[in-house]
Amino acid sequence: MATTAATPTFAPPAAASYGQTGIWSWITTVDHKRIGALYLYTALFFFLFGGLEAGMIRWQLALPNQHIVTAEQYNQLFTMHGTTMVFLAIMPLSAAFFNFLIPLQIGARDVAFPRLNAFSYWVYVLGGTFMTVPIFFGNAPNGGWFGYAPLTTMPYSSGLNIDFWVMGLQILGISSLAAAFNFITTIINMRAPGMTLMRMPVFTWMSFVVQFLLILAFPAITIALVFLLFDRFFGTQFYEIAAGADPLLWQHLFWVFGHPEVYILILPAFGLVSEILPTFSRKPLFGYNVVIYSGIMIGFLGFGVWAHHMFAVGMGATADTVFALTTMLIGVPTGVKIFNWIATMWGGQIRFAAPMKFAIGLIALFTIGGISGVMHSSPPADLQQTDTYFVVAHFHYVLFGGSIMGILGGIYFYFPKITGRYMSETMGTWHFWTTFIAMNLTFFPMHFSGMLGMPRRIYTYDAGQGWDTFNLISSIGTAMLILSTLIFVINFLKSRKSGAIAPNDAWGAGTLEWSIPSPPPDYNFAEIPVVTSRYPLWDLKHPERTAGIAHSAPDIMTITDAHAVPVHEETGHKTAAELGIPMPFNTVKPLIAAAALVTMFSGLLFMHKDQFAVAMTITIGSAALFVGTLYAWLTSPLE
Ligand code: HEM
Ligand SMILES: [Cu+2]
Repeated sequence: MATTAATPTFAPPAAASYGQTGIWSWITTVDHKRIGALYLYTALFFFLFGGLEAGMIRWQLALPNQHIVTAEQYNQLFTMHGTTMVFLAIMPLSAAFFNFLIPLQIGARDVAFPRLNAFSYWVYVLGGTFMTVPIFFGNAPNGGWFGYAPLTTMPYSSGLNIDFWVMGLQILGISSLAAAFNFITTIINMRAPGMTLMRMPVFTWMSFVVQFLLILAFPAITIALVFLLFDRFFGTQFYEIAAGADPLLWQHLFWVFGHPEVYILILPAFGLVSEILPTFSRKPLFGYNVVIYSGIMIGFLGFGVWAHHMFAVGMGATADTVFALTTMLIGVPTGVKIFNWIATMWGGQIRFAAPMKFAIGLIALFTIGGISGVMHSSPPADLQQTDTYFVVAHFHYVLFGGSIMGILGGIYFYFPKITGRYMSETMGTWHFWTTFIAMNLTFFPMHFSGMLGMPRRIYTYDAGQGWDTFNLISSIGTAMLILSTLIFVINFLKSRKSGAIAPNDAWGAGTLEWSIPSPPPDYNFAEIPVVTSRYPLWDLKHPERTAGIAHSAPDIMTITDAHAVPVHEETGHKTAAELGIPMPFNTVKPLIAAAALVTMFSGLLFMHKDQFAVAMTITIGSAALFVGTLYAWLTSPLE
């Protein structure tokens, strides 16, 4: 009974629903694939929202002396644009792939803590809503995405704006930390037999490094935020200079988190690209070990460069020199990856499908961002560039050119596995080229307006300073970028319903996730496979490609039909119950706990409306609900 290569004869069941249909099944799901899908749809929404905010910014800056928005509105726009793109779009888009892919790539049926996984998602959605809704009432965070104190303390920011930012980030931090512990436990404990660490797909490896960055970096910003929260709500003086506070305390704490954060944003995209390039070059990744070690090295060195964001604060020559050297050093493992990807394509049988276009787009655009990054590592050069549009250009080349291009490639690549259908290749090609051109039109001119002295975060500017043309080009580019994103949205929504049906192995890839149906059943594998090399599926289908890769004896792969999913003519697959596979119950407790947690923080806002009693009632009441739900959750059976 051949089950892997055969093209399916029936339409795939609705995305990963196998017997679970209706809103309630989504609200109570603890299935990592469905939670991954929820992250994907939600984070794409926030990406579009952050893009609209960027569109407003570029509309305001298209011409000198415009007043489409006020200075205050502009402050809220760039703060929420940056905060949304970093915490509500790119991080959750990566979490969508962590959730959907990691168990499938390591040969597991789920993550270690399915209910905690659902809890992370609901805390993210409610925390994101908590931070986003205030922009409709003119109360959105307005202190920039790095919210420097003492500017964000009460004497300088007395409105609710910064309260929403401080508490919103705390809430999102809880979601990320819970997820990080979940994935670390999953990767260490739930790998299939034979799936040794140095056989794990690169995406899972980069995700593994990212989880450690999360649990090591987030405490720094958590402390910084707790100090700020206490200063704002309880009158402490952690950032009060007159009381002897260090004026740089916030900056050091924020960037000890902030720089590793940029690797939290880019490494998942690097992982996705490392899955796409071998598949469409039809040869294994060049220098797998080196790619893994350079990822670990980036994670490690990433904690030693933070003060390169502070070259203009007067730390002194010694500190500047040390951080300049460590920053230059981190360019090495990053560069190694670029060369390994190029070497992977070298001599390959390249197929330029949409995922491959975006992967190659990342290599080209990220390299441009990387080069300006090396320029910033020199303190004298950085003094000219810091806080100008040159820096804005730099981080958009690494974050849009890097993270977003990699994630878009990952969506085109894994859409067939998630939905059972392909995205349109023609629309994908249009989307890629219009994005590639529009992205360069938007951000490349910023290098020049920045070099000509245009500061970031100004809401308007006088004509005749040499910035006019560059700003107009950037804004035209942004308009084009919005149109190209529209092509993507149409392709995504249309293909979910009517895209070409995809087989298990949609692209001829070599890793485990492509050996099971598209979309996978809730139990993933009927039998847990035994893995004998880095590309188990190529061992079966293209052994010539893995001939040069170490195999454990016996030199035959053991992904037999046994582990594939028995076919059920009418539904296409047997259910977990039919196969006697215990699966966790759906439950609403994670959502209730998340709602209680977010309400707990929201209650504090009433203190700044001088309604102390209301604040305490809401905060203590929801804290009690949170603890009660946690007790019910921890004392109820999982399966
Ligand atoms: C969709 C296309 C995008 C456009 C047109 C765009 C445009 C801009 C512009 C013009 C600014 C500078 C605002 C100023 O300093 O006054 C800005 C800031 C920023 N952008 Fe984007 N951006 C886009 C996508 C992204 C993406 C994908 C990210 C990813 C994380 C991102 C992250 C940021 C951050 C962190 C800031 C700094 C905000 C601050 O100064 O507090 N942007 N963006
Ligand atoms: Cu940095």
